[in-house]
Amino acid sequence: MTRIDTVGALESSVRSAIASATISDIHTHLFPPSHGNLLLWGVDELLTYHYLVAELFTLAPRELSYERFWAMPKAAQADMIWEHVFLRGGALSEAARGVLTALNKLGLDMGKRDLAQARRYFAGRDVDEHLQTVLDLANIDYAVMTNNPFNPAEAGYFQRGLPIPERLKTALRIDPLLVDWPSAVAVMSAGGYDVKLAPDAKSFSEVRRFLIDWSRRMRPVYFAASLENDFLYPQESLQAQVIEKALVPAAMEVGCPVALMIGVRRNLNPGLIDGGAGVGVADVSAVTSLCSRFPQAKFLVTLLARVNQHELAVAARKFSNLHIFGCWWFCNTPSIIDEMTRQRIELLGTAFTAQHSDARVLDQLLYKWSHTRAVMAEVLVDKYRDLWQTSWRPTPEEIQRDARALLGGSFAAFLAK
Ligand code: FIX
Ligand code: ZN
Repeated sequence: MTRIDTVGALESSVRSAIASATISDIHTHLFPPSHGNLLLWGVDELLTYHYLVAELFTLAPRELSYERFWAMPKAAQADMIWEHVFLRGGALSEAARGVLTALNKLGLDMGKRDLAQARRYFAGRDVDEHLQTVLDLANIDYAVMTNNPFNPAEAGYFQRGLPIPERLKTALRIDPLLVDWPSAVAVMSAGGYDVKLAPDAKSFSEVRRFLIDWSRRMRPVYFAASLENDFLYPQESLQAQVIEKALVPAAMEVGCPVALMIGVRRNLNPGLIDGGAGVGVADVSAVTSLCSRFPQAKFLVTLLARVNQHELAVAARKFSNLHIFGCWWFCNTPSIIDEMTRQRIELLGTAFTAQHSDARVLDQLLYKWSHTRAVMAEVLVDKYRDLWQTSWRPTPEEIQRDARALLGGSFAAFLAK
């Protein structure tokens, strides 16, 4: 084992460990290339990311209506965002800077501000090859998708058994079960599952069968749901019964954690569609109550509000069946990644997953991870420098071990325990 004898050597060891660590991206909205247009990639998809659509409307002239924007072809939407958010707006936001980072990582000199050049590059790319190129460039061993069996298009692709690259893994996304029961019942009934709108014991057993059947088909890493900030547990509700009598028992039966992403305020501005969601403060006691109620189940949790992060990190100290992850969505900005990662290391060491990309567009992996690595490196330099003061001397191998732990290693250990 090589020794580190100076603070300078320590700092460079930390920076290189983070820069070179392999990442497991445990939550994305990517799809297999065999699932057609579900997989988004390329410069026009990067520019029309719902984060940037929202930013466009903070800048665009009032006469630009949502209806007029959504009626435009994708390239025209991208041109408008390029004009207002980048050329006139200055591209300083995380989502705008991210587009430029991603394109630069692909070898495009965005200093030329030449959108046509970027479009020509993507026009010449093969999607299967591009997927591997992006995963390699970002140094990602695998990315977990979001796979919704209640979405007919997504379900159809899975039912046809189309090829899924080794480096894309599935997550069984079941929001309708918890937030839109009537539509979930319609899909399950159409699939031959005897589920009633006013569910009885047989209905809950049939929901479990639905989840287990889809688990056999998809082989998910985890079950997942995104819940609004007003999610409460325990509560006397159909939602709580679905959690207790179907979701958690089925997840335990197939050996999957349940991932809960809590804090969204849907349709704050419906005109923005996906970009119209906001953030609200969640009740962390719902998380701790679930961990207490189901000690044999495993929960993966990320919360959307910055103000919830400290309480969630403390909760993760109390429950070994809780693993917290990511700087989700509106927390995925350098200033908040810094704060959250620092706070989590100080409370949890490396027993958490520092980030997920939430990438909706394949090429976003290149910026979401390079921006996160840059922030994490400086947080870890500070933390190892603090440790150095105690005469403890981490080795380069230990620093690499810790970096990997934060970027997928602790997640793997949580799945295995
Ligand atoms: O619920 C989710 O998986 C959220 O991450 C998405 O709905 C959201 O639109 C997103 O992509 C945020 O980054
Ligand atoms: Zn997501």
